[in-house]
Amino acid sequence: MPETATHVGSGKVRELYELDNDRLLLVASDRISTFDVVLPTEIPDKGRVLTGLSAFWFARTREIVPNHLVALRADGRSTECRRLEMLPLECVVRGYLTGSGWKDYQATGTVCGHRLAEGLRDSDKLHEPIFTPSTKALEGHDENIDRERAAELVGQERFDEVERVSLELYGFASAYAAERGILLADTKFEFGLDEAGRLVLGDEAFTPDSSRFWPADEYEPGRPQPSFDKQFVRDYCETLGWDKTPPGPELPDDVVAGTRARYVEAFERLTGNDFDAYLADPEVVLG
Ligand code: PZK
Repeated sequence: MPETATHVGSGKVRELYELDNDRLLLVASDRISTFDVVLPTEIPDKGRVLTGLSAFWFARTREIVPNHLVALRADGRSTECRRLEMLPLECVVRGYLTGSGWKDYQATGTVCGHRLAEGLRDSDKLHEPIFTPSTKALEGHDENIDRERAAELVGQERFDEVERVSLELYGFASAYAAERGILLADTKFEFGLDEAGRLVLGDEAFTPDSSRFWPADEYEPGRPQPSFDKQFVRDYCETLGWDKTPPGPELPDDVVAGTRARYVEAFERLTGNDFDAYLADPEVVLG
């Protein structure tokens, strides 16, 4: 019998299907968003790069925390996952001060209740990575919350556990990536619970859509950093005078090709695998 899959959810660039009571299928498209708008032009193989990277990290962090990966499909863009009870928390770790963390710091000197040193600049490296949870807003951006609010949402013991595990995951992956010329400025995890109430890492992990990837050789605090993957797209969009509201612009072929090459470069630097080898057999990333 051919399997049926019922569509159960959409992200901006991914789709979620139900395979059976215990398993979901997470499918990464080639869609790309910039300035929070999904563009009409796709980046060929972007979904495969992100699926392969995520699987690579799941395979290498399972001793830190178990994860939802059950199998990679031969298409390279679909992940069979264990179905979890997801926690109502976006688990963000920041090693550098940028984005909403930089905004909050400028306004209050704090990020999610962490009081930081004075005089920090945009993109400065923090003395220690910090856990900065947020909640999924019904629309628009996630809302940063302090540890007290986060502990109310999931309970103090579970909060302590996701904080400890998130910092350990970030420490492992950021050190690994930095050795390969990519700074993981920050990253977001989503955790769930299995049927026994054990903490399990879900969603995607350490992809350029869930993390900020910065080229280490261009790192220069005091200004926003170029994005490893999306900078060509952003730069092109800035030339248009586009107001950053939908619909977004079509991308020209050279911007598409340059952006695809950056995704593939990130994949190859981080995993040590040729991307063509991944396309031929996605399981190469599982080691
Ligand atoms: C789950 N999302 C967000 C991500 C979408 C929606 N293993 C899991 N078990 C239960 N639920 C989820 C997961 C995962 N991962 C994730 N919503 C539910 C989401 C991507 C695409 F459409």
